[in-house]
Amino acid sequence: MAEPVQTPQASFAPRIFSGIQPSGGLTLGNYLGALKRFVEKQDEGIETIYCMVDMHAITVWQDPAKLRQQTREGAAAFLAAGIDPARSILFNQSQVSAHAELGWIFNCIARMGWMSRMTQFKDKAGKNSENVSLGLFAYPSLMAADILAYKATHVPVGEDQKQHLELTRDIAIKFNNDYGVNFFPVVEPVIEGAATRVMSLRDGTKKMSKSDPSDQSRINLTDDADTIAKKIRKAKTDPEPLPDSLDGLKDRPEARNLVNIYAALAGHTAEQVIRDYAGAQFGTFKPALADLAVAKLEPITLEMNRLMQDPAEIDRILGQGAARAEAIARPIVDQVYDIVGMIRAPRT
Ligand code: ATP
Ligand code: LTN
Repeated sequence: MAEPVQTPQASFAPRIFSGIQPSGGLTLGNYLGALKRFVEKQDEGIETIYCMVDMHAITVWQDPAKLRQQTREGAAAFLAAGIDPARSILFNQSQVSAHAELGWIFNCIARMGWMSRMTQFKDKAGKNSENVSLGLFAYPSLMAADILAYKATHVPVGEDQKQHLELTRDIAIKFNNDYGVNFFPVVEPVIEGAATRVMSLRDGTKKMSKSDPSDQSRINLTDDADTIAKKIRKAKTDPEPLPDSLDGLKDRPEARNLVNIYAALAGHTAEQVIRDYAGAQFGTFKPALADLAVAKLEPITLEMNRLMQDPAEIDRILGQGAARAEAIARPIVDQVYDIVGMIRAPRT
């Protein structure tokens, strides 16, 4: 029998990396699109590394005290959702300098044309592109560094990050080609589940986002049960009952969004939800969704609040995670310096 063809990728051990910005409080979108998936991955027998990407957050000005608070709160959300610091590495980006160092190398690999096509930059900069930070433009190259400093092979994210992961692949391929090496893996985006793109509760065509000016547009992981129920009751919908097939939701983005949220929270497919609620009015469906959301989110919120009582313990976990992250990333970035031709002389 013929030997199976060995692709170069086969030489990279599987490793998962992902990050969340402490640019505000986490939302239901972050939970369903990212956090919940991170916890599932932790139990699949692959090394998992998760990061509060504080250096990404400052691409838009952050109040320093709030940034610290949001970083701890994000870490508390990871822990409350089920990330176990003994089984996963959990840390904040700025404590491991390898990210910034590799980010610079990648700024010299990525092309202006590639960066100019990033839709998240265009969305965030809007008409203000002359006046946003250079960091906001370079951001996806730092994201590639976050991932490749660990030679991570799989990156669980929401749908909105797909383009950034394609750029990460392009950077890895160009680095390997430019230096004639097979050093970096070409990462696989892991975009799975019923809610890879949770939409705003006010506008079914816009992503639910922690930086949206309207608090009514999102469910925050810190919202109490009443607030969650109220926001769902007031969520924009249309006057039609739920259809009996997913096809019937095609031109109904707000209804589709609520069905997807229900499915992801319940651990069902959207098809199953439609089967159960075919013909139901929102007057019936919304309270059922609110009950489900409260049942799933309340324990996480309570645990986050408990953890936030002891910020020193959160910092200790982040520090320990950083030491473990550093131990993986340092030798990789040192090898990159060797590959590109930087002298690193012994200090005497
Ligand atoms: P910002 O509003 O500051 O851009 P964000 O809410 O988009 O923040 P990020 O920190 O940029 O959140 O994203 C963290 C993770 O959550 C990423 O994997 C991202 O894809 C995922 N995510 C963010 N928003 C959503 C959403 N609405 N639906 C599904 N996944 C999401
Ligand atoms: N760009 C992402 C956050 C992020 C990330 C990462 C995600 C920064 N570095 C590395 C996965 C892997 C965002 O805005 N959601």
